[in-house]
Amino acid sequence: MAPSTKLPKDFIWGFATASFQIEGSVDVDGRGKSIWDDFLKLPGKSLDGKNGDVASDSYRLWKEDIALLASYGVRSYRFSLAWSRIIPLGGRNDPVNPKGIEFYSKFIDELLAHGIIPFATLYHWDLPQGLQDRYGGWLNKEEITLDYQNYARVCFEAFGDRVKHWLTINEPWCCAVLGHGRGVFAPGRSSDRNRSPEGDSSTEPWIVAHNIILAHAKAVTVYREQFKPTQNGLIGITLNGDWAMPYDDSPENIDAAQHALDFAIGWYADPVYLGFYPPYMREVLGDRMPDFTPEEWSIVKGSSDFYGMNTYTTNLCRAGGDDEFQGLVDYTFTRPDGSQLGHQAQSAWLQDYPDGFRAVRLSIFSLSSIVLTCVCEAPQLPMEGSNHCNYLTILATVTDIVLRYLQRYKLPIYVTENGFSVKNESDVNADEAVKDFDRVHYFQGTTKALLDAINVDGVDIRAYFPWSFLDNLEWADGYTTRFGVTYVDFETQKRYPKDSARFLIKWFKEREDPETAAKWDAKATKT
Ligand code: PNW
Repeated sequence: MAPSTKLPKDFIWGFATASFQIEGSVDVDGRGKSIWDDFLKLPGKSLDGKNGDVASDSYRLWKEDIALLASYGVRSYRFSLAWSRIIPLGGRNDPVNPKGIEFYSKFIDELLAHGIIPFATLYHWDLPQGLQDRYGGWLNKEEITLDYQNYARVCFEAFGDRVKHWLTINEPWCCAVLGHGRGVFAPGRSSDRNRSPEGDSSTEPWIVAHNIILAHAKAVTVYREQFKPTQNGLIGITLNGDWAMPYDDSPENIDAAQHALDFAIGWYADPVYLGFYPPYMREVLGDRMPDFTPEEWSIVKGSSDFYGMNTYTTNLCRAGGDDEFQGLVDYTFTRPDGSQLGHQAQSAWLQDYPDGFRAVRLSIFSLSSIVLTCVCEAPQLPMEGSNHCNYLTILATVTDIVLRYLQRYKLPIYVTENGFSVKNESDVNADEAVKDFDRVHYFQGTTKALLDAINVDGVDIRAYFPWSFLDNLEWADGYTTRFGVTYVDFETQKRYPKDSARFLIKWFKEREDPETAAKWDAKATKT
């Protein structure tokens, strides 16, 4: 029988954004500063010297933006709450700002009035500056885990009657490595004294990640104990999820791909879903790798109701190099024959390679079909890395992030980000930029991979959120890099749907399960 061409019942799709990247209005209605406010104003931190003071002006244009989303026919919207709007100074003894609560409350009501499911991220990197100044932010385990837990509680109390999908933390890898290792993201700490007056790249990233995982687990514990019984929502973390593929079929490069995954994904996913840190990380980092107490492990393990995955690209991995953040592995997009893995985006780290999204058995993996059979017949993959050989063989041959994570972590997957920055899109005007052929091409590939992962491979994927709804502040890249399916003219703040928005709207309309479509359409009281 031919596989279904429809999405499963109740499949959720929509677009994603984050507060600091779109809102602007940084000193309005009692908002406190976040660590990104001043960071981007320091010399050399922002590629174009610009900052988030206005961004896509969505704090002001929120109603129009929701109307635009509704006109796109989305079923959900993934947005983030700005901690420093809700608790301007951030801490558990600091006052809650009623205006911040009111803003997001109205925002959520408006989404629901349009029949759009709110998918809320609690933390998308905009830590209140007050907490960084007071005790070093994510470096201080005792303080930050309690303050984050308190902030989460305030949000569950204020919005949990209406928000049924929570993401605790977005991409902790970026906070740890880019914020406290390479020093290119706020708070900009690094051992490189040309970059940062203080910081220690050899210890801080591992501590920060550890504290983020614990803070996430503490928030989830509060939700499950105090709110879930009445509010009945789902809560989870969302992780970087780029695929790692061996550069060639040499055993050391097959190992390298696994090592890269351990440092990029296993670092967070193994503790949260399986209850241990990847053994290879401990091997490389020794004492620098922190550990949890048994009580902490008991709340960390199993602390996510689903697998939240942001996935953009694939890296070819070669053993060697001294980059600890990549697991002592070199990344490249250039294949051994000199060809490129995919089409290059504006972002240096991103190439278009949809096969990385689902099962693909490349010809360089001669044993692939045999091992694929093994995977099907033995769904219980070795958990502790104890069965070393088996684990590596499977990884080497099934170059499929989605299939692997279902097998290893065994939870429904919510794809919370996936997107592409078209080269030089900021150098052309709106008329040109809306013809974003490279982004359409990217989404043609990833939506096909999504459907095949669901209907051919049988992977339980429940949601898909292209990044991003709007062109916005791309962190340290400033406004030089655009990921939006909607073009934003940053002078006039006018919005122009791009061809990629049209492509995705049509694609989902044609593939939505008819019963689901009818059910959700009925929920919209406004059009
Ligand atoms: C993610 N890298 O960030 C974030 O969740 C978004 O806020 C961001 O706009 C989007 O992806 C596009 O960049 C990343 O260097 C930032 O590999 C950097 C990397 C990956 C993801």
